[in-house]
Amino acid sequence: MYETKMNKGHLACAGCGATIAMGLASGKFPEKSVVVIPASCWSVIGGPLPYRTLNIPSVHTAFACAPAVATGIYYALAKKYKDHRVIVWAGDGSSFDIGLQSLSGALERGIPFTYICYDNEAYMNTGIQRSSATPLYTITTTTPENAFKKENKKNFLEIAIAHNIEYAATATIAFPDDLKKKVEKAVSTKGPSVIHIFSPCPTGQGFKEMESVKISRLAGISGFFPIYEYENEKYKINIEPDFSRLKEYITMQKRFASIDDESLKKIEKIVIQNFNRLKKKSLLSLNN
Ligand SMILES: Cc1ncc(C[n+]2csc(CCOP(=O)(O)OP(=O)(O)O)c2C)c(N)n1
Ligand SMILES: [Mg+2]
Repeated sequence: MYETKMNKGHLACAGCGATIAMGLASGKFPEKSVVVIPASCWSVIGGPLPYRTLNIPSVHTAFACAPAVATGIYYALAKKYKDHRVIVWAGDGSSFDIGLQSLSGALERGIPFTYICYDNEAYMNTGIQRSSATPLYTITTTTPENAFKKENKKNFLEIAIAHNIEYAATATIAFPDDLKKKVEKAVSTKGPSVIHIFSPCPTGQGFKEMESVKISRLAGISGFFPIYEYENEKYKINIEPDFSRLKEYITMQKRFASIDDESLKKIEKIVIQNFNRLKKKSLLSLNN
């Protein structure tokens, strides 16, 4: 049976990857969970009473401070419970950019909470502005005419791991069992844990609503979004990428409209470099 804590119906756009992600992840949230949601599409998707999408107590926060709010909620509830879990559910804008300081503080304090970034690679809720999760060579509504994004995507998960946390992982909606298993591990980690879920947006990335899962699968298997986990100081790569699928992944999306052969080669080079760096770390872990 499909295990979820979402009610029937929601306010998301058709094909919203972030909604599929919540549908899958929430099934693994413990009974006594509180979800903290900073400003994002999910501030809207959650819905107002009596049309709530989420069947979990949830707290909406300002853009920059969800992990700080989660810290306060954790301590308040700890007076009464021991088996509660506070889960931050945040977009890439708050995770990679405006709320990164708040996340860093909460990870450093070692608060037992789980931070989940659903990454649609732009500020989608306010009209597709670029974030530092937006990939190189893409077009957003903040891109000047006849141009594209010139900066590479920030490596969010490695920043989180640098805080010496016990558990961190990437996942995507095309591999639901992998995603659920990772959420289950994350919410039962003693200290803080972080999950980074690639959750594509048909409206913002420019593909058909019915292709969200296909795009996610291609992101994972092409190595564009490496699927791996970090547990007790060891890296494990969950999908060995096939880089020959990168072109298919890229050409399916209108946001890459300005891409030519040269830029495609550059993307391939960066993806392979990133993966090799990850692979080296995972080999090091295995040898330990
Ligand atoms: C300080 C501040 N700046 C800007 C906004 C406007 N705002 C609300 S949601 C949002 C986009 C959030 O992007 P992301 O975190 O990636 O989530 P998504 O909308 O893509 O789900 C922005 C810019 C705000 N609420 N607060
Ligand atoms: Mg976003």
